[in-house]
Amino acid sequence: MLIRLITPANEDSAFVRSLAVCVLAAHTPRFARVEHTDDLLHPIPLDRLPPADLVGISVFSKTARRAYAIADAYRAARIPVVLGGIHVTACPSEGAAHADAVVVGEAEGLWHQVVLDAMSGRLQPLYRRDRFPSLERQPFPSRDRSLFPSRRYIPMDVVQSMRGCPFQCEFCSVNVQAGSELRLRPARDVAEELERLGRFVMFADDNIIVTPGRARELLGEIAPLRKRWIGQASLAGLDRPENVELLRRSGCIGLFIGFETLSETSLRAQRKFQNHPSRYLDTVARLHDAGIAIWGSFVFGFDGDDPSVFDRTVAFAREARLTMAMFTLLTPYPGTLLYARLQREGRLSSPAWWLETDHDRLFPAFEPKGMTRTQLREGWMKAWHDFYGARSILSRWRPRVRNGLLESLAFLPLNAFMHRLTEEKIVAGHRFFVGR
Ligand code: B12
Repeated sequence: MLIRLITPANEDSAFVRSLAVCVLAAHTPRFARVEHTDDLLHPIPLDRLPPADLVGISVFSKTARRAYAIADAYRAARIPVVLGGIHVTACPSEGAAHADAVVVGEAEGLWHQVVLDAMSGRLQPLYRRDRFPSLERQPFPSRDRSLFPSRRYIPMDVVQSMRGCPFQCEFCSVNVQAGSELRLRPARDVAEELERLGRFVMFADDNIIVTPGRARELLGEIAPLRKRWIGQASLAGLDRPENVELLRRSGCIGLFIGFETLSETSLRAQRKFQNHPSRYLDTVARLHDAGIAIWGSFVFGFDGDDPSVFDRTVAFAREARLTMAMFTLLTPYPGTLLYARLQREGRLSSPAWWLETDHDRLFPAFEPKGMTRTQLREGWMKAWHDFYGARSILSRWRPRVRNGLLESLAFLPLNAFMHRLTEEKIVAGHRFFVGR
């Protein structure tokens, strides 16, 4: 039996190996053969589908439209399709219209049964369980090289040490998928998995230093392995100097941080109580001193935002000398508290934006409060343009070797790439993904 796992792509996809594929492969019964098609590397021709006896597609909201097109094509060829992932977990009945089976939530403990049922021709339309699976005693994600044969992937293995998030940020999808209770993998298992992988690693955790005790335990296990890794951390943990020191010693070279906004009022409204803009610059300085590069993430379109928000945010990102920044338009992802509120308030301009052709061009998908949709979109573009302009790039660069690996060696190539992406994709609106 040949199972084809598919990661559909869209404009926001990156050359990162999907951990979901590694997890599914590890939970597949031995009698089946697994192949993976990454639609970003090899856009799937819908009239010449790669062979399969069973297809499993991983769906994010931004790839839902493409996922459904691929699913419909396989089903028209009478090949059964199973959909899973965060988007169909939020919208199972929407997914069911394009699948023989939908898996709601995490695949551990369900996927094995799905394959057995498919084998005997008895696929159920819906698979879900009452409780989140424990992350203890799970097989390690499969790193079979044949799953990701291309050299175009960013040379980093993705690893996860925990799931769930205790914070309830209004715009975030993580609670929908993984719940608010933290589920930790034993730190020893994480270290053992890392020992089998290459030197460069990306953690998929939403917050690698979620409690001080866990940070000490996990980062302490990682330190002797001499890895170089990037990940995400919330500002709550980064306020503590001892955590930053633990990060440095464990080999952290870069962090993706959700600053989101400089407005206390917007943060409170979004329930992101762990962020304090008055401390942002101190936190950044502490991380820079530890040689850790920062990729800051900011969101535009909160109810408190007016047209002055763009320049203010870029000025901060430049003053903080962030290595990179991502500016996003507030997006109502299905299942989030934000989606429910905007719907209640009658402010969703495209309620199922993920099903629209070129949804990125329609964004923002809602009516903002402090400006028009056009002002929001134009301000967002200008923020990218200003932050990745040549003058800003040079003023942010800290080339000394002691500033860390990413900052000294990779800063200019990364920023040159982001400059091009900004001008071609964000400003000029060119589309790159050919598989639509
Ligand atoms: C790593 C990561 C990325 C990476 C890599 C993604 C990749 N190649 O897999 C990069 C940097 C590329 C990325 C990009 C983006 N990301 Co991202 N990312 C994550 C992150 C932090 C971890 C994902 C992960 O690996 N999880 C671990 C795996 C094991 O979990 P999983 O994917 O959910 O899979 C499990 C189940 O869902 C299920 N499952 C999944 N697929 C399938 C398939 C089948 C057949 C079955 C049965 C089950 C199943 O079983 C799996 C095992 O339990 C998540 C946050 C999170 N906590 O999940 C955000 C997240 C997925 N990203 C998000 C977003 C918004 C984005 C971007 C839009 C950001 C941007 N503005 O550019 C882009 C969009 C990319 C795209 N094309 O859709 C949102 C998605 C919201 C949504 N509703 O879709 C999340 C949830 C973050 C958030 N806070 O809301 N991201």
